[in-house]
Amino acid sequence: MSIIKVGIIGTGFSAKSHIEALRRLNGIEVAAISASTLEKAKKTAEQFAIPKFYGSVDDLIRDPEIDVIHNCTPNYLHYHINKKVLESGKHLLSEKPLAMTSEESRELVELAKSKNVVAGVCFNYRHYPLVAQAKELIQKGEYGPVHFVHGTYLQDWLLYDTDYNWRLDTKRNGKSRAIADIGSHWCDTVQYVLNKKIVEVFADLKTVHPIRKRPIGEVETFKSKGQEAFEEIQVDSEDCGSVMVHFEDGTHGVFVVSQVNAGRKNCLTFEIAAKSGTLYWNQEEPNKLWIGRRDEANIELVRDPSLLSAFPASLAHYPGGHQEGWPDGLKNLFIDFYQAVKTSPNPSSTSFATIEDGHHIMQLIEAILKSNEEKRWVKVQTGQE
Ligand code: SOE
Repeated sequence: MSIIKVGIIGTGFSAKSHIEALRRLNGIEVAAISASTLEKAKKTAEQFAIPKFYGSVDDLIRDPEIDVIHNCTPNYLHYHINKKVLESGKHLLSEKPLAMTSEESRELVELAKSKNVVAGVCFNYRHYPLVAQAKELIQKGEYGPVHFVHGTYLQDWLLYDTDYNWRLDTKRNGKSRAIADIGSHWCDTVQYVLNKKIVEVFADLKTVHPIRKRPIGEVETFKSKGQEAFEEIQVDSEDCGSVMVHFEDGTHGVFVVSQVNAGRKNCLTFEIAAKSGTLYWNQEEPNKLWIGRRDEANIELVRDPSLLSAFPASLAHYPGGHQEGWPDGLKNLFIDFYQAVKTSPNPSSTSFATIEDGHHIMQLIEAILKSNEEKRWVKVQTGQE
């Protein structure tokens, strides 16, 4: 494979972020895009100078030039499109969630295995240098065994009852919203750092706005439509909540999610308390890792690839002091994923979230919803159960 040709499905916030990040990789070409209508696909293709556009997913998948497909559509389309892509034998990078149910995601895992393709899910927060560094410190036992973990994923883009987006529509989003949309990132990132799965949960979720005012017409993620014509709709999915978790080695933890916390834009944090040190990371200040100690001064590691063992200069595009942000995390994910594509069928790189990881997150979300409904601890199904 000389130049790897990529097809993008979708035209929203995530599709645009994928296109931008892919454009920063060597040897990769964004060769085609598809959307629900030919007009939409054409408009985005022109905007981003993408050579080919299609008004149907099937046409894009059939294009023999395309090696890899990124699924950037709304959630309810993920399973059907992922299935078609895998059946075609092309490599797949899907936006999360992988599917609407864990039954569907299990089927996708089996299909990917039978086709021997590289299949990943876009859990991008693993791919910051200081998250990798936190993982290395924990895995090497630098601060001893982990006692307790806590954290947050807070946003405010759904604060008002006039804020609306397809994610509020259960049919298009799935039953869980704040947990599936952002809580899933917290779980994936922390499980990655600890290298341990969450096996049991106790959740307490809340819908702050059971009735919202939906503007007439489509509203993109993170955009607000202001005071236009609207209709009242019932919302069943959670705006916020807390979840206590147990990891497979018995470590206890808790995280909170909210999409209605004024002033919090994309506040994903984790704090891992180990025997002799506590590691704290915040996505809104991603180039620092705080290390708290009791008997010595606290430390703040700053992102400097010449000093970080887990994300050395060879992997980093920018030297220390040249700040990295959200688009870079996505780009780092793609570097890792495409390394696997280049070395497929025996991929040499596996720090991206695989289709199996995506399936586990589906099982985890279902356990969280069940726990909230039944107000009790619920075990997370694991593996191919
Ligand atoms: C909206 O909450 C959103 O775009 C999520 O869907 C993404 O996964 C997250 O990275 C940023 O916020």
